[in-house]
Amino acid sequence: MAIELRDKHVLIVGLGKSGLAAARFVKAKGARVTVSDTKTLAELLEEIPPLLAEGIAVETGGHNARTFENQDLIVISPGVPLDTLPFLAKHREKVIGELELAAQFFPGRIIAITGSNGKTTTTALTGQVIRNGGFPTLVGGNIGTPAISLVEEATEDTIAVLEVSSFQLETIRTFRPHIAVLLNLTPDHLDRHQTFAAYRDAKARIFENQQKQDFAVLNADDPSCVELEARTRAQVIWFSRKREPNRGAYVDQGHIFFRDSGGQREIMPVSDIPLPGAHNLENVLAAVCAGVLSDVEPRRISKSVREFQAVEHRLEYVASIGGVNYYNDSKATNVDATIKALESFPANIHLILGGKDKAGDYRLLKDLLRQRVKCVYTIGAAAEKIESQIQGATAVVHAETLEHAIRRAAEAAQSGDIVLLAPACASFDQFRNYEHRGAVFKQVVRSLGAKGEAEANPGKAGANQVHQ
Ligand code: UMA
Repeated sequence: MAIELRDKHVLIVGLGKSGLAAARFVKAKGARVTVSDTKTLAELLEEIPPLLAEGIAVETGGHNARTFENQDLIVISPGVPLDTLPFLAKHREKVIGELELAAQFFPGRIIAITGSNGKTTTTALTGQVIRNGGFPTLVGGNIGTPAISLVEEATEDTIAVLEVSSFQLETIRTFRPHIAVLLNLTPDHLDRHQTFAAYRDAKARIFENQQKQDFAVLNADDPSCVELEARTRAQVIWFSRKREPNRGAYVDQGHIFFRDSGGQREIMPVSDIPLPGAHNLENVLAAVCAGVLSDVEPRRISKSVREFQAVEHRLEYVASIGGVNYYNDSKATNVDATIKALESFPANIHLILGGKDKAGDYRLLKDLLRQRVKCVYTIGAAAEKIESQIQGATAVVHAETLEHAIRRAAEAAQSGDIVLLAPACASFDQFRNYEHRGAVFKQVVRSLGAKGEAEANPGKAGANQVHQ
């Protein structure tokens, strides 16, 4: 049951994408809305006039304890940590996140996808699978379109495919996906969650309100996912690259199959997957599960996978210049994502690492650096920490900025080499966000290409190196 918002006092904390969409939504439902943000008036100059014109009050330059008094509901943005505002605890029973707000009003079914890595690709791919299956489909959440902004377009028949983050899951109450996918779990966002256990617990909340008629799709090859089987009441469906689960998706002799009480169905050959890396095979297996559970025919699932194009900033092929292939994996914002990116290319990698540290353990990269990386180029605030932790594994150039790193890598790289941005860090020390960092990478690479000999997309030959 959705909360009644008419004439209620609602405070929205954070005026980014989520806060803006949430403010407009609750206003349209008749609430008296205030938005509060730590940014200054000058920084929010574009956003404020239209909000004021719509009758939404705006507080800038910090959150005042008094603004939190006398509110009926407080909706916080995912980037607002629950424990940074002491007075937020006092009003805890009134606090929900933007995802929970969306869940209360969304009339259709939800497929929610989480995990430490691969959720953006899997969400986009699953969205395509469901849409090609003939269902009215909306895609959003952490992928970039706030879930709350999907609500008005949706009907009871709509399936929302949502990427959900640990930040969003921390503030749910009733959020209940019909299909909840957990791709993998490795340490991430420890600067916010402090411990891996707290991070895992936030992720596990995706299952919290599921019932017997719902499905939990889990990675059988990831021990942390296997442990979380106990946290759901839903029917568990597994996916695996390595074994054949009783119910779920798996690989046998180069082909993907799905098996359940209805028997075994062949979906497609692994070699038809147009995305590099074993991790992308896992993403495809998860999307296959979501597709079959949503009654999408196998041939439509396989067509969707075959036609799928890599998500921007996710191991995205940028250009080939002088025989050197450039890949943008700006979305690799933690150590595990960088490991997966490195595992996608067998050797001769020039790797750009660094940015804002998230308490990452870069020592975990050392084996792959030794085996596959010719040189690391460090950038940003985390450079010194990275340099000391990976010492001895491979050559290191302290490059400071992304542009300098690209230029140094381009000078050093020989035909057949890979230049890879997979920084293992957040972007906020030098960029607005990871999209901005990826856009700068592509722009600088293309400017090199404009001077040199930009070549056509290597297509499958360059990108489809699936190593299992
Ligand atoms: N702010 C405050 N007080 C605080 C902290 C922040 O007022 O204590 C303000 C900031 O000044 C800023 C606003 O909050 O104006 C930003 O809010 P936000 O960080 O929640 O950002 P949004 O623009 O609303 O984007 C959020 C997600 N951001 C985060 O989780 C950090 C986006 O995920 C998501 O795409 C978007 O909602 C739509 O759902 C980004 C992300 O980095 C991609 N996610 C993390 C990840 O993928 O690793 C979880």
